Amino acid sequence: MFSKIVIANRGEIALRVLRACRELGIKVVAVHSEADRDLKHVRLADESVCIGPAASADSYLNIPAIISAAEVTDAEAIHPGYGFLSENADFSEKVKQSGFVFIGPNAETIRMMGDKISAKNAMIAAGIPCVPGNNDPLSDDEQLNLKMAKEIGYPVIIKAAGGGGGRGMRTVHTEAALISAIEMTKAEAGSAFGNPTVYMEKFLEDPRHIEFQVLADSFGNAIHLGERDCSMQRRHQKVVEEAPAPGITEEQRKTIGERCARACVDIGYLGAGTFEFLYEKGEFYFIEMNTRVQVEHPVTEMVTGFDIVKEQLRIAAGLPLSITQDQVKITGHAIECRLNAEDPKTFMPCPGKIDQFHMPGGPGIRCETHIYNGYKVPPYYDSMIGKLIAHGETREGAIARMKTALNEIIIDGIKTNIPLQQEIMEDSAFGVGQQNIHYLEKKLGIH
Ligand code: MV4
Repeated sequence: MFSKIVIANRGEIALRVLRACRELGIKVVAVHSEADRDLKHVRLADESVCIGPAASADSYLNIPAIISAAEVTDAEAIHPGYGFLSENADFSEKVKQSGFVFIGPNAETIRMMGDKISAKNAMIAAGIPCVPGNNDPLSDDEQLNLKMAKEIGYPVIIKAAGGGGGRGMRTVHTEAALISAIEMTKAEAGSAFGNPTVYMEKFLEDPRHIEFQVLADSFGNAIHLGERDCSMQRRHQKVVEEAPAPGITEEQRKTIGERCARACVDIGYLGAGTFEFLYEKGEFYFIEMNTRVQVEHPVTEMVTGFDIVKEQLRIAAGLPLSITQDQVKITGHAIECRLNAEDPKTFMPCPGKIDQFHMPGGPGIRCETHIYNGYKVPPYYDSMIGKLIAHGETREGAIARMKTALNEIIIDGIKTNIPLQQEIMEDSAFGVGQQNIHYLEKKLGIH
């Protein structure tokens, strides 16, 4: 195992990685911006290095500064967390070239998954069900594109190969709108991602977002830890996640999960990963693969009892997975509510000083946050300040515990989305697991 690593992130995930390191006896170097000197994990770290000004571009995205910090502290590896540089293939490559271990997949894998066309083709080759579509870059041949859309059947969706996470896509409902939609998506993708390549898919109208968690080591072992439902979202930001996904059978979990694990072996995947699917009318359709640890990983940890971050560290250190597929049992149900420093009605970010914080507790409650009394939420970064996770024997039990915890938690001094989360926990469709990707926006009156 490593003796010292750099955590190249901030907030709750940096604290989460620090805790895993403590358990494994790994020393921690916190790298932070000028605005983040008072972060909880910076105070708890064995060493800390200021890597630049508040703006992410000058600090958390500053590759030379982060690698220098690893050099001066004599660390062995770098954990990127989520967001920031976590899915940056050049970062993975430079970390390796500088003699450190990147805690995640290699640059080639990140690059393959970053290009949504090559990701989809790799998955088709590995036998993963995908959304029907052309799966190749669209040409400029208008007649060919019209013919293709007719074959797929309207509505279709035009997606940028360099996009993902909801960026660079356009839905097309009629033949008359197709050609200009392709042109516009190409132009936007060219300026946003430096890559104008687009592809075409059948547009699924009311799917759920269900994703499978996988872990793969360097000995050819790969397992899945079941799935999460992340359909409760607003503007591509997840709000509530849960595991297992309501209504998914043990047989579906086994079939899709084992295919995902096998695909990892086929493509030589290393580390933790997530296969994102759209789920409609009983069928799974792969859309993207995430090559990082995700915000919502705790719901999977709660229903499996395994520590995903510790496994990431073991795998990166060249150790085998500590879990076999037979040991994976889904027990009970877990729900995560993201806690954001924002106005619960307008969704405007609300940074500022936390005058009072009381952490909720009790059976099955887990609170992942870096906030404390007197902590100032800076205005420079994502507004998520923590996550509340409730585990219960049943879905109803998990919801009851979440309601209790949301009532108990106190965050004073700033506005938060706690009132919205309380409303969702009381929602009748959510109560019976009927949410799809459009449900929350419709409930909030966004069309
Ligand atoms: C789709 C789709 C419907 N049909 N693809 C959005 C984010 C990116 N990961 C892919 N996305 C979608 N792809 C087809 N063929 C609808 C979405 C989508 C969505 C997906 C997951 C979670 C939230 C979403 C919100 C709007 C649209």
